[in-house]
Amino acid sequence: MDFMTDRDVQKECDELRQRMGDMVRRWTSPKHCRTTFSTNHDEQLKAQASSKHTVQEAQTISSPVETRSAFSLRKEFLTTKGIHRTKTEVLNKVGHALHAYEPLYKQVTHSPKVQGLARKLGLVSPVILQSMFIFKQPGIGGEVTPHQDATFLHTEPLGRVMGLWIALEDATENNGCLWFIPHSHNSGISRRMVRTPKGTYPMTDFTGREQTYNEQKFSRSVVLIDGEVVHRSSENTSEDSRHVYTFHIMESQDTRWSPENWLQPTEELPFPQLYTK
Ligand SMILES: O=C(O)CCC(=O)C(=O)O
Repeated sequence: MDFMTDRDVQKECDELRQRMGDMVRRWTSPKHCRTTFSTNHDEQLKAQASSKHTVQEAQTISSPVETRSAFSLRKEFLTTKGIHRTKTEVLNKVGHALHAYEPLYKQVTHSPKVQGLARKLGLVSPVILQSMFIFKQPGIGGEVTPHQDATFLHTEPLGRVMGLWIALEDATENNGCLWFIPHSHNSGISRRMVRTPKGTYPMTDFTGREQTYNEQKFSRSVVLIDGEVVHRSSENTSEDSRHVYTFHIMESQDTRWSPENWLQPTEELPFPQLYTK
Protein backbone atom coordinates (compact mmCIF):
# COMPACT_ATOMS: atom_id res chain seq x y z
CA MET A 1 0.00 0.00 0.00
CA ASP A 2 2.68 2.48 -1.01
CA PHE A 3 0.82 5.63 -1.98
CA MET A 4 3.81 7.87 -1.35
CA THR A 5 7.56 7.93 -1.81
CA ASP A 6 9.90 8.20 1.17
CA ARG A 7 10.44 11.84 0.28
CA ASP A 8 6.67 12.50 0.32
CA VAL A 9 6.39 10.81 3.69
CA GLN A 10 9.26 12.89 5.09
CA LYS A 11 7.63 16.07 3.76
CA GLU A 12 4.30 15.14 5.34
CA CYS A 13 5.95 14.41 8.69
CA ASP A 14 7.85 17.72 8.56
CA GLU A 15 4.66 19.63 7.74
CA LEU A 16 2.82 18.07 10.67
CA ARG A 17 5.67 19.02 13.01
CA GLN A 18 5.88 22.54 11.60
CA ARG A 19 2.16 23.06 11.99
CA MET A 20 2.34 21.90 15.59
CA GLY A 21 5.25 24.29 16.20
CA ASP A 22 3.16 27.20 14.88
CA MET A 23 0.19 26.22 17.06
CA VAL A 24 2.30 26.00 20.19
CA ARG A 25 4.00 29.34 19.54
CA ARG A 26 0.59 31.02 19.26
CA TRP A 27 -0.76 29.35 22.38
CA THR A 28 -0.91 30.93 25.82
CA SER A 29 -1.43 28.52 28.68
CA PRO A 30 -4.37 29.18 30.99
CA LYS A 31 -3.96 27.70 34.48
CA HIS A 32 -6.62 25.01 34.07
CA CYS A 33 -4.73 23.53 31.14
CA ARG A 34 -1.53 23.06 33.09
CA THR A 35 -1.59 19.43 34.06
CA THR A 36 1.34 17.13 34.27
CA PHE A 37 0.82 14.01 32.22
CA SER A 38 1.40 10.62 33.80
CA THR A 39 0.41 7.03 33.19
CA ASN A 40 1.40 6.04 36.74
CA HIS A 41 -1.74 4.93 38.65
CA ASP A 42 -1.21 7.07 41.78
CA GLU A 43 0.02 10.12 39.89
CA GLN A 44 -2.96 9.88 37.56
CA LEU A 45 -5.34 9.91 40.52
CA LYS A 46 -3.52 12.93 41.99
CA ALA A 47 -3.73 14.79 38.68
CA GLN A 48 -7.42 13.96 38.30
CA ALA A 49 -8.16 15.27 41.80
CA SER A 50 -6.57 18.60 40.99
CA SER A 51 -7.97 19.01 37.50
CA LYS A 52 -11.44 18.88 36.03
CA HIS A 53 -9.97 19.67 32.71
CA THR A 54 -9.42 16.41 30.87
CA VAL A 55 -13.05 15.36 30.92
CA GLN A 56 -14.40 18.85 30.26
CA GLU A 57 -12.00 19.50 27.45
CA ALA A 58 -13.15 16.37 25.67
CA GLN A 59 -16.63 17.82 25.61
CA THR A 60 -15.92 21.45 24.90
CA ILE A 61 -12.82 21.61 22.77
CA SER A 62 -13.48 23.78 19.78
CA SER A 63 -10.03 24.16 18.35
CA PRO A 64 -6.71 22.80 19.50
CA VAL A 65 -5.21 26.28 19.24
CA GLU A 66 -7.78 27.86 21.49
CA THR A 67 -7.38 27.95 25.22
CA ARG A 68 -9.88 25.17 25.85
CA SER A 69 -7.70 22.60 24.21
CA ALA A 70 -5.57 20.19 26.19
CA PHE A 71 -1.92 21.06 26.17
CA SER A 72 -0.30 19.00 28.86
CA LEU A 73 2.94 20.40 30.17
CA ARG A 74 5.87 18.99 31.95
CA LYS A 75 5.68 22.27 33.86
CA GLU A 76 8.12 21.34 36.62
CA PHE A 77 10.83 21.78 34.01
CA LEU A 78 9.92 25.33 33.04
CA THR A 79 12.09 26.95 35.66
CA THR A 80 14.06 24.16 37.30
CA LYS A 81 17.53 22.78 36.71
CA GLY A 82 18.68 26.39 36.26
CA ILE A 83 17.60 26.34 32.64
CA HIS A 84 14.70 28.25 31.17
CA ARG A 85 12.88 26.22 28.58
CA THR A 86 10.25 27.50 26.20
CA LYS A 87 6.79 25.95 26.16
CA THR A 88 7.67 24.24 22.90
CA GLU A 89 10.41 22.43 24.79
CA VAL A 90 8.34 21.29 27.77
CA LEU A 91 4.99 20.30 26.30
CA ASN A 92 4.16 16.66 26.71
CA LYS A 93 1.26 16.37 24.30
CA VAL A 94 -1.53 18.18 22.49
CA GLY A 95 -4.93 16.54 22.17
CA HIS A 96 -7.50 15.22 21.67
CA ALA A 97 -9.27 16.57 18.58
CA LEU A 98 -6.58 17.46 16.08
CA HIS A 99 -8.36 15.14 13.64
CA ALA A 100 -11.49 17.26 13.88
CA TYR A 101 -10.26 20.85 13.96
CA GLU A 102 -6.81 21.01 12.38
CA PRO A 103 -7.09 20.68 8.58
CA LEU A 104 -3.65 19.17 8.07
CA TYR A 105 -4.15 16.57 10.80
CA LYS A 106 -7.66 15.87 9.54
CA GLN A 107 -6.29 15.26 6.05
CA VAL A 108 -3.67 12.79 7.30
CA THR A 109 -6.19 10.99 9.53
CA HIS A 110 -8.57 10.46 6.60
CA SER A 111 -5.82 9.91 4.04
CA PRO A 112 -6.23 7.17 1.41
CA LYS A 113 -3.45 5.28 3.17
CA VAL A 114 -5.31 5.17 6.46
CA GLN A 115 -8.68 4.41 4.88
CA GLY A 116 -7.08 1.70 2.74
CA LEU A 117 -5.49 0.14 5.80
CA ALA A 118 -8.80 0.10 7.68
CA ARG A 119 -10.52 -1.52 4.70
CA LYS A 120 -7.77 -4.14 4.44
CA LEU A 121 -8.34 -4.95 8.08
CA GLY A 122 -12.02 -5.47 7.29
CA LEU A 123 -13.37 -2.55 9.30
CA VAL A 124 -16.91 -1.80 8.17
CA SER A 125 -17.76 1.43 9.93
CA PRO A 126 -14.70 2.80 11.71
CA VAL A 127 -14.95 6.09 13.60
CA ILE A 128 -12.21 8.29 14.98
CA LEU A 129 -12.20 8.57 18.75
CA GLN A 130 -9.33 10.89 19.58
CA SER A 131 -5.99 12.15 18.36
CA MET A 132 -2.79 13.38 19.99
CA PHE A 133 0.57 14.88 19.18
CA ILE A 134 3.13 13.45 21.61
CA PHE A 135 6.45 15.27 22.00
CA LYS A 136 8.65 12.98 24.15
CA GLN A 137 11.02 15.87 24.73
CA PRO A 138 14.82 15.40 24.75
CA GLY A 139 16.15 14.86 28.27
CA ILE A 140 12.79 15.27 30.02
CA GLY A 141 10.31 13.24 27.98
CA GLY A 142 8.75 10.98 30.61
CA GLU A 143 8.20 7.26 30.73
CA VAL A 144 4.82 5.88 29.68
CA THR A 145 4.24 2.97 32.02
CA PRO A 146 2.83 -0.36 30.76
CA HIS A 147 -0.84 -0.01 29.89
CA GLN A 148 -3.64 -1.11 27.60
CA ASP A 149 -5.56 1.51 25.65
CA ALA A 150 -8.84 -0.29 26.43
CA THR A 151 -8.31 0.86 30.04
CA PHE A 152 -9.23 4.33 28.80
CA LEU A 153 -11.25 3.53 25.66
CA HIS A 154 -13.58 0.74 26.66
CA THR A 155 -16.01 -1.06 24.38
CA GLU A 156 -18.34 -4.03 24.50
CA PRO A 157 -17.25 -6.30 23.08
CA LEU A 158 -13.54 -5.63 23.53
CA GLY A 159 -11.31 -5.80 20.47
CA ARG A 160 -12.89 -2.88 18.60
CA VAL A 161 -10.32 -0.13 19.28
CA MET A 162 -7.02 0.35 17.52
CA GLY A 163 -4.37 3.04 17.76
CA LEU A 164 -2.42 4.29 14.76
CA TRP A 165 0.92 5.59 15.98
CA ILE A 166 2.84 7.58 13.38
CA ALA A 167 6.46 8.39 14.19
CA LEU A 168 7.20 11.82 12.72
CA GLU A 169 10.84 11.41 13.70
CA ASP A 170 13.01 8.35 14.26
CA ALA A 171 11.87 6.47 17.35
CA THR A 172 14.78 4.59 18.88
CA GLU A 173 15.64 2.80 22.10
CA ASN A 174 17.39 6.00 23.23
CA ASN A 175 14.55 8.46 22.68
CA GLY A 176 11.65 6.30 23.86
CA CYS A 177 10.36 3.95 21.16
CA LEU A 178 7.32 1.79 21.86
CA TRP A 179 7.61 -1.68 23.40
CA PHE A 180 4.91 -4.34 23.40
CA ILE A 181 4.25 -7.65 25.10
CA PRO A 182 3.51 -10.01 22.20
CA HIS A 183 0.12 -11.75 22.48
CA SER A 184 -0.90 -9.67 25.51
CA HIS A 185 -4.00 -8.51 23.63
CA ASN A 186 -5.46 -11.97 24.22
CA SER A 187 -5.66 -11.80 28.00
CA GLY A 188 -8.40 -9.27 28.66
CA ILE A 189 -7.89 -6.00 30.55
CA SER A 190 -6.93 -5.51 34.16
CA ARG A 191 -7.89 -1.87 34.79
CA ARG A 192 -10.50 0.61 33.66
CA MET A 193 -10.71 4.38 33.91
CA VAL A 194 -14.36 5.29 34.50
CA ARG A 195 -16.34 8.46 35.01
CA THR A 196 -17.52 9.02 38.57
CA PRO A 197 -21.16 10.05 39.22
CA LYS A 198 -22.12 13.49 37.87
CA GLY A 199 -21.18 16.35 40.21
CA THR A 200 -18.47 14.43 42.08
CA TYR A 201 -14.72 15.01 41.98
CA PRO A 202 -12.41 13.74 40.78
CA MET A 203 -14.45 13.21 37.64
CA THR A 204 -12.77 9.90 36.86
CA ASP A 205 -11.49 6.97 38.88
CA PHE A 206 -9.93 3.57 38.24
CA THR A 207 -11.36 0.13 38.79
CA GLY A 208 -8.79 -2.68 39.04
CA ARG A 209 -5.02 -2.26 38.93
CA GLU A 210 -2.47 -2.49 36.18
CA GLN A 211 -0.53 -5.72 36.53
CA THR A 212 3.21 -5.83 37.09
CA TYR A 213 4.79 -6.99 33.87
CA ASN A 214 8.11 -8.70 33.34
CA GLU A 215 10.47 -6.24 31.61
CA GLN A 216 11.95 -9.06 29.56
CA LYS A 217 8.64 -9.70 27.86
CA PHE A 218 8.53 -6.39 26.00
CA SER A 219 9.79 -6.15 22.44
CA ARG A 220 9.95 -3.16 20.15
CA SER A 221 7.37 -3.20 17.40
CA VAL A 222 5.28 -1.42 14.80
CA VAL A 223 2.56 1.17 14.89
CA LEU A 224 -0.83 -0.49 14.81
CA ILE A 225 -1.81 -0.79 18.45
CA ASP A 226 -4.54 -3.23 19.41
CA GLY A 227 -6.69 -1.73 22.18
CA GLU A 228 -5.78 -4.53 24.55
CA VAL A 229 -2.08 -5.05 23.85
CA VAL A 230 0.17 -4.08 26.76
CA HIS A 231 2.68 -1.43 25.71
CA ARG A 232 4.98 1.18 27.13
CA SER A 233 7.74 3.63 26.27
CA SER A 234 10.78 4.68 28.27
CA GLU A 235 12.00 8.10 29.31
CA ASN A 236 13.76 10.06 26.64
CA THR A 237 17.24 10.54 28.04
CA SER A 238 18.71 11.42 24.65
CA GLU A 239 19.22 14.77 22.97
CA ASP A 240 16.68 13.95 20.27
CA SER A 241 12.97 14.55 20.43
CA ARG A 242 10.57 11.79 19.43
CA HIS A 243 7.52 13.47 17.92
CA VAL A 244 4.50 11.33 17.19
CA TYR A 245 1.03 11.82 15.78
CA THR A 246 -1.33 9.16 17.05
CA PHE A 247 -5.05 8.56 16.85
CA HIS A 248 -7.48 5.85 17.85
CA ILE A 249 -10.21 4.36 15.74
CA MET A 250 -13.08 2.06 16.67
CA GLU A 251 -15.16 -0.36 14.63
CA SER A 252 -18.57 1.10 15.46
CA GLN A 253 -20.63 -1.66 13.88
CA ASP A 254 -22.21 -3.80 16.62
CA THR A 255 -20.14 -2.04 19.26
CA ARG A 256 -21.26 -0.32 22.46
CA TRP A 257 -19.08 2.61 23.52
CA SER A 258 -19.02 2.60 27.30
CA PRO A 259 -20.88 5.58 28.83
CA GLU A 260 -18.36 5.30 31.68
CA ASN A 261 -15.45 6.25 29.43
CA TRP A 262 -13.88 9.64 30.17
CA LEU A 263 -14.23 10.51 26.48
CA GLN A 264 -17.78 10.94 25.21
CA PRO A 265 -18.99 12.09 21.79
CA THR A 266 -21.08 15.26 21.78
CA GLU A 267 -23.28 16.99 19.26
CA GLU A 268 -20.53 19.49 18.61
CA LEU A 269 -17.83 16.84 18.44
CA PRO A 270 -19.16 13.41 17.48
CA PHE A 271 -16.85 10.52 16.59
CA PRO A 272 -16.45 11.13 12.84
CA GLN A 273 -16.57 8.29 10.33
CA LEU A 274 -13.12 7.42 9.02
CA TYR A 275 -14.35 6.59 5.53
CA THR A 276 -15.09 9.63 3.45
CA LYS A 277 -16.31 7.70 0.44
O1 LIG B 1 4.01 7.54 22.45
C1 LIG B 1 4.15 6.99 23.56
O2 LIG B 1 5.21 7.04 24.18
C2 LIG B 1 3.01 6.24 24.17
C3 LIG B 1 1.84 6.18 23.26
C4 LIG B 1 0.77 5.27 23.75
O3 LIG B 1 0.88 4.62 24.75
C5 LIG B 1 -0.47 5.18 22.96
O4 LIG B 1 -0.59 5.87 21.93
O5 LIG B 1 -1.35 4.40 23.36
